[in-house]
Amino acid sequence: LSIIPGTTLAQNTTAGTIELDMPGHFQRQSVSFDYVRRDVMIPMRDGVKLHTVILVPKDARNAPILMTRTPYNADHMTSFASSGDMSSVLEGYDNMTDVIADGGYIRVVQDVRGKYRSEGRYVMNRPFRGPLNGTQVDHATDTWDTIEWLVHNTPESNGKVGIIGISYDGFTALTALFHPHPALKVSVPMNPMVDGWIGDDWFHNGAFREENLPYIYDQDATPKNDEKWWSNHYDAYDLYLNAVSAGALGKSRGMEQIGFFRQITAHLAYDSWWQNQAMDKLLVKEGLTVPTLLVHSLWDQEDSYGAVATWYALENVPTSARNLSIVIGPWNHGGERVEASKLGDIKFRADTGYYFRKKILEPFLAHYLKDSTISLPARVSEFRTGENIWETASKLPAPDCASECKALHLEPGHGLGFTIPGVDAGAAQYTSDPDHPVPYVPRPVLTKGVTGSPWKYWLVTDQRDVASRPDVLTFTSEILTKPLTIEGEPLVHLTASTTGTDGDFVVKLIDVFPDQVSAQPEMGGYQLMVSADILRGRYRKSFEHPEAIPANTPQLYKIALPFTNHTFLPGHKIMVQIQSSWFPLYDRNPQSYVDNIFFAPKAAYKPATISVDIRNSWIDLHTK
Ligand code: PG9
Repeated sequence: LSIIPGTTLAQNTTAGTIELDMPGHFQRQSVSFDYVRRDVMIPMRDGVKLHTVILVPKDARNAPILMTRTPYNADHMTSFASSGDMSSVLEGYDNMTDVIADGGYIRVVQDVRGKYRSEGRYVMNRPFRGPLNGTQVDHATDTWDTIEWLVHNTPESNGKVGIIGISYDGFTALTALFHPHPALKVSVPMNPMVDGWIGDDWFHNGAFREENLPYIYDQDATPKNDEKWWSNHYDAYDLYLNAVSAGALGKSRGMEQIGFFRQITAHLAYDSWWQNQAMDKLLVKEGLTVPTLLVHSLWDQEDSYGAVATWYALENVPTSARNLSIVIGPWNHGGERVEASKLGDIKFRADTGYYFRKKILEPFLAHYLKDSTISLPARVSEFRTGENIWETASKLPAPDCASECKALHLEPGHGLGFTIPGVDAGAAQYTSDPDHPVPYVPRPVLTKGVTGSPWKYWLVTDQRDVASRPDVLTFTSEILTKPLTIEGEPLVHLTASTTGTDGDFVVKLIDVFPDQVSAQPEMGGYQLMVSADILRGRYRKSFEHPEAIPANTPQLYKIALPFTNHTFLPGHKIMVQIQSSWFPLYDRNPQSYVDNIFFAPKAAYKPATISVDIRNSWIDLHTK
């Protein structure tokens, strides 16, 4: 086949000529669009070029830049609709068009190193330069180099740049704060991953979030997620149970080829690898010099820890604290970017997502990026669930309950109350069998991404389903006659013994609705988790140095539950549930001590009987 030079429409073959349909490169006619799209490859200091999409509103002059750095495909995030209208093409994921497009911002979305159309190699948790990263680049340098390029190559801009993003993109918004470029005027990390071991995506207090294996596989096997996780089970409960351990399942999919899989299966404890990547701890050392608005969701199924931990870490460093604000809303992971008048069955009476975007985010960005005479929102904005109201404050209650906490005690007979039970309160027992772990949602368990999966709102699903299981302990208060408002991180003090030598403890603080709710009948008797988390028993004394549990010997398990701001209304009851598995969200604990739970052999998984010491178990609550 030979092409005659200069012939573009017809192709000559030895047998003749044919008109071709498809040009080598189709040129989109975008003259009537209300924006101009630029696809650029921005060079980093090591020569690697990062693919960056820049959408400039038509006729923009002196406009600020709002950027997001993402591993989730910059092309996709800037092409949600086939339209010449900037707010339509941005209508999805991080974009929040009612603030960003309507606000006249120049929108920049960049593929991070090694993902989608960016050059270089991807590292899921890329440490900053230093002991864990001997190269000359990290997310902070890539952000700096990008901003440097943008301010010199975007003539429509006013030279002011903000960074914003949710989850991973919230993590990259935090990384921008290290040695920041002088043009970076504001950062908005929303639901950011901050500490992947204590309470964000990968582990919670040492228990591995097994259902993230598919995410790791898809993100890390290929730059463009072409290789997809596969399953031969509709019910993920069976998939993970049959595989025995998370490590065995990963290996059966060839995941030892993936660096991040090798890292997490080697760094089980909270060692220096995790500590040196904890953004809150690193920011304390760095100091916060750029105004930052943290966004936290009360029912965040992926990053329930990071934003509040960052607040607490920086709050007592005056030079940093003055640059810090936070908003805490009744959302799931990223729920603030969309319509949010309800979550699952829980109604909030008004669109809390719109309130956040219009009353908090919009003036915050505008103040720093457009006009400093625009009033800033309050330093702390919190939605109180139960009452369903917005509140403002200047600080959050201290995390350690040093003074004003009230202790909610377990009581004999599965009761719960504010008085200390007597010395004869005794114990409550259950047997946890790893062959029959407690499902975290009713089976079949349809995981994230599967059609019909409850993943996005599972934290507000009714807990009645498990309350009647013999391996879930349930303690319930009397019916409340007055409202009870709690705020902050409930601090669990659980004293228990086990016949095993390791074990997990899940503690759930629950609002039990009245038996009948006339305004919403399906809520009658509903058991709504307001805060809950897990602790892997071997880390009860130290996150860094695990220790087997001495069998049949009472031990103290302290668990800081995720932040809540909730009113238990009159007519409601308070409930605490305790169990030893939350499967397959978390991998099973074999309950007999093995060095590496990722590769525990089948024989190590043994039933154990747990005795909870009633008198010595309570939850410290900040009441108000
Ligand atoms: N929760 C997701 C994530 C964050 C950080 C690391 C890995 C995953 C996310 O939604 O981006």
